[in-house]
Amino acid sequence: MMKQSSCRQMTDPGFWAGVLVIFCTLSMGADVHQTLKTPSMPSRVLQRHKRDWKWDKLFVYEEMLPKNPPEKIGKLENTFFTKSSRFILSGEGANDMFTVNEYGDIIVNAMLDREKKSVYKLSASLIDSKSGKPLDKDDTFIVVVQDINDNSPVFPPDLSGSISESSKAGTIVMTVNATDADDGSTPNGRIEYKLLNGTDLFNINNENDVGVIRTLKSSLDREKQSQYIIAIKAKDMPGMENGNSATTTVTININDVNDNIATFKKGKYQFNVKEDSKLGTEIGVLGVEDKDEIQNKNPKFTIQNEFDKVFDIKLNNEKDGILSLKVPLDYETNSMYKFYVNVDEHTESKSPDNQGPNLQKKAEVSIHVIDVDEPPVFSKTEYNFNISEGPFSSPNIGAVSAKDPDNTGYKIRYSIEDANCPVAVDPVQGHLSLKRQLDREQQSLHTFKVTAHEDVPNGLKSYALVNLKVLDINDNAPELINGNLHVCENDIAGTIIGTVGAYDKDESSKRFHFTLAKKSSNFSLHDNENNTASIELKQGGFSTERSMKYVLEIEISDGGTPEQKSITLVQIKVCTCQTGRRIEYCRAYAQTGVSVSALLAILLCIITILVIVILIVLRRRYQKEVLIAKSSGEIHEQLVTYDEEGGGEMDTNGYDVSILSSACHDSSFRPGTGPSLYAVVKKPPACKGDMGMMIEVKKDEADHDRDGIPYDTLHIYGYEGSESLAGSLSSLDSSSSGSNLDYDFLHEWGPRFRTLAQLYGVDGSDTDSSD
Ligand SMILES: *[C@@H]1O[C@H](CO)[C@@H](O)[C@H](O)[C@H]1NC(C)=O
Ligand SMILES: CC(=O)N[C@H]1CO[C@H](CO)[C@@H](O)[C@@H]1O
Repeated sequence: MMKQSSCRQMTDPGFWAGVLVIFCTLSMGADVHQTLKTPSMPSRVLQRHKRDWKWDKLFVYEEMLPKNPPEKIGKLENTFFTKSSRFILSGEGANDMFTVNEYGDIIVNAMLDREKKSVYKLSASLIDSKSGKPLDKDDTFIVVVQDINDNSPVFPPDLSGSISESSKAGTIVMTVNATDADDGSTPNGRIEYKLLNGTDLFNINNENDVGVIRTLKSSLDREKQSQYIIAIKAKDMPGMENGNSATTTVTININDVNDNIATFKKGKYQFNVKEDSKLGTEIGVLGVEDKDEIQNKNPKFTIQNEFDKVFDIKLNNEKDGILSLKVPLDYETNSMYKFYVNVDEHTESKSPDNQGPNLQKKAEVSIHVIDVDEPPVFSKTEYNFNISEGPFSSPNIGAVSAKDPDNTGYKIRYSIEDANCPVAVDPVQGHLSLKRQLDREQQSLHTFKVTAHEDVPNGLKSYALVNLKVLDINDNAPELINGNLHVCENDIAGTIIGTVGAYDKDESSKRFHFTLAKKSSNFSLHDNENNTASIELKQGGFSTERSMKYVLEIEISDGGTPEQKSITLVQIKVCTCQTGRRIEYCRAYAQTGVSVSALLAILLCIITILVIVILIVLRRRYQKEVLIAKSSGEIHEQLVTYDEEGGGEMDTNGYDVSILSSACHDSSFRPGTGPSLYAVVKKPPACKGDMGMMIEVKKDEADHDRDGIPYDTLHIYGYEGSESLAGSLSSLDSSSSGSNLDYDFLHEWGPRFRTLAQLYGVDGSDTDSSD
């Protein structure tokens, strides 16, 4: 019986004897039961004789050094085994860890580690030694590595737990779960726990290899100790003296609960506060003592004797009481406040510290109000007055008044700083009066500040706002709206050509009345009595051909008091219309704006002025040239009067000179207003302005030219316009041609005048190009 023998072999180490029987039993399971029975039933071996291979499992201990001679852990047996056959092993660890000898003995050659590999699967073949032919089917078997207690329990790192203070005894704090690599189905892998300290407050229970830490008492108090560090030992082989063990420490934090009440740190608090302090101003801190953590501090303050109407207590971040102001203070009325404040707190559970005679649950608070020099105080912060617009019989509006609240009681002077304010204030009495009449239609509300200041040097000031509402009077005449009317050529009698309305700048809602100020033979007006009026045609037959002006004089009265009326002239266009009175073309009934012919005339005049200016410039240049040419030598200028060309111009039938001359200074000129008569061309009057200007320039030139000849000569040129076909006799004009003048001296003037010289000079290049 192989199994039996293997089991017997295992029992060799004396120490393990008892244990191993169990191990064999445990690890072999049901199979082993069968095998264990086999010795008492040898017949079964015979029964199984038909089976060729005989084994199930083989066992070997881990951590055993290979022995010499090597340890046999079992024997392969096969009914076909003869001397000329041999066994061959294959599978996990075959021929390396495990080998088979010529008798079929399986030998272990290496040290095994169950924690690495606990079962090896192998298969055996039986072959003929010579032919190598298999003599039987292969069969498999397993080698089980048996556990020994070669591992210690291991704790997870950083173990910690927490529990609220004053929890009941027996409350679970935390569980500890160490692990052991050894076979957990044997005591080698089972663990028991033990507390090494803290056993007065905590205990640990083994529950399925897990250590459960519980409290022993309900007296944990965070305020006394907030953290415990406890050493725990874990040992395998529970219940036995020996075994491997490990220790660790766990941290147990005690969580805070609100179990301490808040108390005052002092019995008396004293504060000072200025009387002009703003509402909400922090007056002082009522420090409280509460051993709990900040989130569990929740003191409630009560101010006694209705002083809570003046003062307020709120919590700051540190959960101390902040005393603040609820109403304005006045030193002159009350300069000292003294009251009691209670502090109380609802707690979840009660700490024993909460009792005692010395707990300060009530404190006396004294507040001294400090006098401050205060600015004047107006009887109201904002005054509202009304006044009618327009001329006033009395300028009085009303009065403001202010007082110095201090005991000093300075006199007050009033003023209005805005110089544009239409209101003046009496500096002593505070009476407000109008400086000028107001117009509601311009500004209906005047808002200004009145200053009150203490009548002492560096006296304090304060302001009050005054709203002066300007009340309406009916002082505006109504205005016509929608007065853009037209009549269509195909309109028949009775057609309503438009509806006019009215608008009034004055405030009150009005009923406007419409009438025609002058009866019209063509149109009638119908007052709709809803502030509109319809204009109706009396007869049709209007035509854009006829150049008639149709004007309606519409009178509107606003029906107010005093009544205001207006008369508006409405021009009615005559138009050709499409269906639905849509305008196609309207006859312009007044010629406003500038016509094309007038524009032409203006343009001509501008050109003329331009030509004259150019002439003057050229003339001056010519004079200079003459001076250079005849620098010495006396020159007499003569007054020459050129007569105009007269009627000779009549021969030049291409142009009407009168147009030019009249265009220059006759604004009433209109082309086509009548045939121009050549005979009319007398002495063509020059453009007075232009000639005057030229003469002025000449005079000015003569006056200021130091090189000039001391003789004043005035040439008077009749000016006929530069466009004359006859050309001009004027020497001015001749200079404009410039052809026979020598401008070569310009070259000598330097590079700046080169361009000019090229333009006017008889340059070689110039003449060449003209050829
Ligand atoms: C005023 O009366 C006329 C005629 O009764 C009417 O056509 C028009 O719609 C009215 N206008 C308003 C604004 O009520
Ligand atoms: C088209 C039309 O009937 N026009 C008349 C308007 O009134 C004037 C008199 O004011 C008549 O001369 C027009 O014939």
